[in-house]
Amino acid sequence: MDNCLFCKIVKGEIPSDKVYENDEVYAFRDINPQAPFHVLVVPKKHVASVAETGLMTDGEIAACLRAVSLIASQAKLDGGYRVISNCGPDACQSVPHLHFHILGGRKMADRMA
Ligand code: DGP
Repeated sequence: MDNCLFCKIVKGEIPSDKVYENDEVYAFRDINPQAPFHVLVVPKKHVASVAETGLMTDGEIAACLRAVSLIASQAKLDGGYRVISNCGPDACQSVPHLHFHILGGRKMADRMA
């Protein structure tokens, strides 16, 4: 996707603070962190959101969540962490490339909305 912000980050055309990369996924620190630890995990293959995961292989989907787990483990988020993927306008998704927020390093609110 030529005009996709996160595709440009994956390709290195826009700089990012990378924390992890493998063949399937790229992970980097959120530019506007909402917690002491706030990382975005994105598939290298462009899909818009969770709603389009039918366009991904099971392996590509699994790679995203395995990366979440690995990154959180490496960051020693032993108290826990929150994983969020906003999907579509009602969820206020602002970048239409599937991504998983990892939020940690503080106690989260006890409600989701
Ligand atoms: P969402 O609202 O769920 O689509 O989250 C998009 C996130 O992307 C938001 O928390 C801010 C982050 N973001 C937007 N532009 C950039 C950027 O250029 N670099 C980085 N590192 N993060 C970005």
